[in-house]
This record gives sequence, C-alpha cells and structure tokens, in this order.
Amino acid sequence: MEWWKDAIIYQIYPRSFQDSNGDGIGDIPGIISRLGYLEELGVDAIWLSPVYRSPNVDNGYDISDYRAINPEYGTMEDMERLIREARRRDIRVIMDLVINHTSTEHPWFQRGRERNSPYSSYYYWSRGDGDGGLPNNWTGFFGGDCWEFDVERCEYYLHLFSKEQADLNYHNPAVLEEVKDIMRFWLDKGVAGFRCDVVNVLWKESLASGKKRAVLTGMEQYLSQEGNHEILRQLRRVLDEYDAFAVGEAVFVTPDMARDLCGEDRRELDMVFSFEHMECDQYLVKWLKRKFRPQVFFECLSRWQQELDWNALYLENHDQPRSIPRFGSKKYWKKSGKLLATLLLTLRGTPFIYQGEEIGMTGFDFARMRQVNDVESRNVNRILAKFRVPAKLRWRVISRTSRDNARTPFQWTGGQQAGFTTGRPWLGVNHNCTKVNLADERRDPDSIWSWYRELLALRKSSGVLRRGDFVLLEAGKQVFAYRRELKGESLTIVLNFSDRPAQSPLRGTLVRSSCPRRSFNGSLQPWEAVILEEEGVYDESAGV
Ligand code: TEU
Ligand code: CA
Repeated sequence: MEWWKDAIIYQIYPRSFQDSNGDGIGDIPGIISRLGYLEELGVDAIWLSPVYRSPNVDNGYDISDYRAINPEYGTMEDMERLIREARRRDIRVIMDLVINHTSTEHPWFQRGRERNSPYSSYYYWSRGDGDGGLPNNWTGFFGGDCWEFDVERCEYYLHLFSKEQADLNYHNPAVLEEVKDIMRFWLDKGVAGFRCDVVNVLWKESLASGKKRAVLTGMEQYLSQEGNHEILRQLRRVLDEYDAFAVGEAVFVTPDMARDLCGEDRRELDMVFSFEHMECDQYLVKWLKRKFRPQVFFECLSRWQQELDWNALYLENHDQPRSIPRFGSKKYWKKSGKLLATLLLTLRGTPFIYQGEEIGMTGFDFARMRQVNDVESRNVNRILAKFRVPAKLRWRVISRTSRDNARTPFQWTGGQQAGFTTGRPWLGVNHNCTKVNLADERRDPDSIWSWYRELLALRKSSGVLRRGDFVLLEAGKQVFAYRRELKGESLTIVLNFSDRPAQSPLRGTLVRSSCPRRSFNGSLQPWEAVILEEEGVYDESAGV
C-alpha cells in the first residue's frame, strides 16, 4: 500500500531535537514528549537519524551495534515506546539504515582484524600496491584518501568516509544476510521502513585506481553498479515481507540513474534523495560556493518532476546548510521561508521536512572552528590547513557549508537554550532563538510555522497537490510557476524568488498567498508565493 504517496515525512536529528534529562543531548524520551507537536503539525511519519550504539565519530552514522540503542539517547524500551506512541498517533517511524560501512568498533570489524576469523572478509582489506603505497588512488567523501593501515592485521582497510567508518564488503554474501537480519529485527519491532544511507555506493566492482577527480577519485568503480542494484533487489524482498518503505540517499545520480533505483518496475527503492538541485550554489564541490542561481534551480527541479513519476522532495536535511540563507533571503527571512515552504509542499512527490525548517532556522552563529563538531568539517579544515590556506579563509569556507549549520538544537522557545535542554547543549544554540522559535511562531498567524501548518492542511485536503501531474509554466530568472493537474482540476503555483517585485501573466482565483492579499492581478511582492485555482490563464494584456 503506497501510504507514502499521501504522506508528509519529518526528519529528526535525535541529538538536537529535545533533551529530556538535562545532559545537553537530545534523546528518545525527548522525542516522545514532542509527538503531540508532530501530530499537531500534521506529519505522517518521522525518519530518525541513527540512534544505534555508536562511538559518535559521525554522530551515529558509525554504528557499532545495530540492535542496541546508544545509551545517550535512551534504552530499547524507550525506542519500543516511541514506536508504540507514534503509532497511536498514526505516525509511522522510519529508521536510518547505514549499511555501506560500520564503525571500526563494531565486533565484525574487531574480529575481522584476525585474518582467520569468519569476519575477515566482511570488509575490504589490502596489503597495498606492493611497494609500500596505498592499494589505490581513491579519495573519500570527507576529503583525503580512503585507506587506513591496521597495525594488528598489518593491512589497509577501505573507508569512503572517516577512518572510523570501514566499508562493508558485499562480495561476501554473509554481509548481505547480516543486513537482512538487521532489517527484520527493526521491522519486527514495528518500524515502517528505512532511509538508506549512501545506498548507491555499496558494491565496489573493483578496487582499481580511478580517473583523477576533484572529489571522489575512484567513484566509477562503485557508483550505482549492477551489483548494487542486485543488493537493493534483495533488500526489497525483505521489505515486501512487511509491506515496508524505503527511501535511498543516492549520491551523484541523474534522473535516469534515479529511475533505475526507484522506478516502480525496478523493485528496488520507493524513492531517492537526489543531490542535483543542491548543487545550484556551488562550483564543482560544495565547499566552493557561488551565488545561488534560481533559474538553474527551477530548471533542475522541473526536469526531476518531469522525468520521474514520483520522488522524495527535500530542501534541508542534517547534511545541508539551512535553506533560507541559501535559497531564500536573510533580508526577507519570513517571506522567503514561507515561499520555500510553498515550493516544498506543492511539488509532486513525498515532501520531507527537516526539524527546524518549519520555523525557519538559519544555521549556526559560531564565531570559530573550535565550536564545530562535524567530522567532515574538521577533516576539511585540517586538509585546507595542510595546504596553508589562511585560517580566515578556511573559516569562511567551513562556516558557510558545514553540516553543523543543520545540527544546532531545535529552537522551541526564545528562552534558556531555546527550550532544548536545561543543561549545556552538545552543540551551540543559535542566539537568534529569541526571534526564531516555535513558541512565538505558533502565536503569530503570519509566521513561517503557521504557514507550514496551513499548507500541510491544504495539501492533505487536496488530491491535486498530493497526486496531481506537474506542468511547468515558467522557469524564469526570478519567477518559478507550475500547475498541478488531476482529473480536470488544477492549481497554479507562482513563486517570486527575488527581493524585487515581479509581474506574472498568470491569472486565477486566489487560494492562498504567503502575503496578505484578497485577489491576484499578476503582481507579486518580493518573495511572494501564490496558489491559484482554475486554469492559470495567460492574460495577454499583462504582457511581460
Ligand atoms: O551522507 C553521505 C553523503 O553523500 C554526503 O551528503 C555527506 O554528508 C557529505 O556531506 C559528503 O559531502 C550520508 C549521511 O547523510 C551523512 O550524515 C553521513 O556522514 C554519511 O552518509 C556517512 O554515513
Ligand atoms: Ca539527554
């Protein structure tokens, strides 16, 4: 049953959502205490970033026991209670399935350091290139090379991410069986499915060196290989035993590659998180920022809407800088936040809201590198320092792109630590919580939060928004306009992505505007979003 085609899914980064015991770290009882909020907001499912036992090198994406809960977040009983309490509110729970790698503290890795153990080929081990060099020239997602020498085994092991995250070797069939058992363990507990971490790099066809690239040299050996599709087809069989859901984080995919991962006929994933629309404000790599190009963004989003029948929709997650400073406007913070909400909630697909996005959180206000926690940011800072990049420039690069921008604690109130904790938060709370916080926005009918709630209710009541086809009307320099159509009914959405007013030739009966207005004559205020009923007819006299 495709419940996920009518659902709004909310991503929780447990470490930063709600602390319940004053240790400054978000936890599962904290999430349970906020289920009423999520029900009121109107979400149908929550995706939890990893809560399994982990040394937290990558805040849980380095798992040392898939069947145990990180004590910082609570107990297995807490987790079972969360699943139960969420279900009671018709909210499904989706777990994060990180199966490209495990923590090097996982028992499989520890035992695998012994060559004769049954785990010795659970990972990729290599003696090197024969004359003391690394096995190949691959570079990793967090910068630097992909091999770490293990003194006990006297061999290198592969890690596409941090050296504490060793890549699993799916050429050993035992590994896939282990993963299937882990899935069944959680599906038996009543989770509704999984968000699958970097799900299209699992199968390394060969360990041969690759063509030199700015990022991820060697990628051609493991990106979306046929062996990867075979793994996903096997995982789909387990999901089908439970009628469960799977969304995959798919790096560097085109629409064609995405269709091979989540097309209905493929029997692999239900949808993917793609990255192309997230690359409209960068040169080559995400650390080299450029001025955001709205038209490129509109054209990319339109292409994905037209080329895939269905897909995940997102503008934020725990890895991405916050969307308002990035795709909107700090000057028009509220208006552009409401406009981005309208984009997310009126496109075709399954919208994912990332915690804090619904109140317009804007990233961290750190002043220096020592406040940053993220392993990727620290690795990149170290590499830049090695190349003698001055600290000031390093900080400029890191502070704009660091994943910690998405990981500062949720701003529940404008009070102490934004109501997130009574203790000292594990990561700094943004001081703008005095203005950007749920409590105040809930009281303001014109707030970003009130607009999300209104749009979520509109989407729930509108088959056109939930299931309608997408028809592009305009992908201009500042205006993005499209129609959603279903069985003769249609809604037209017109978005002005600019500090400047705009004039649109489109007309229709006003359903909603993110700015106060009673009717629509084609003129759009800066950062205004309008939703129109009936045909968005062109008024030639308007001319543009
Ligand atoms: O991210 C993998 C990924 O491709 C990137 O988005 C990554 O976050 C990094 O920014 C590359 O530039 C997934 C998880 O979302 C991320 O949090 C983990 O750190 C990573 O995998 C490893 O598990
Ligand atoms: Ca806590």
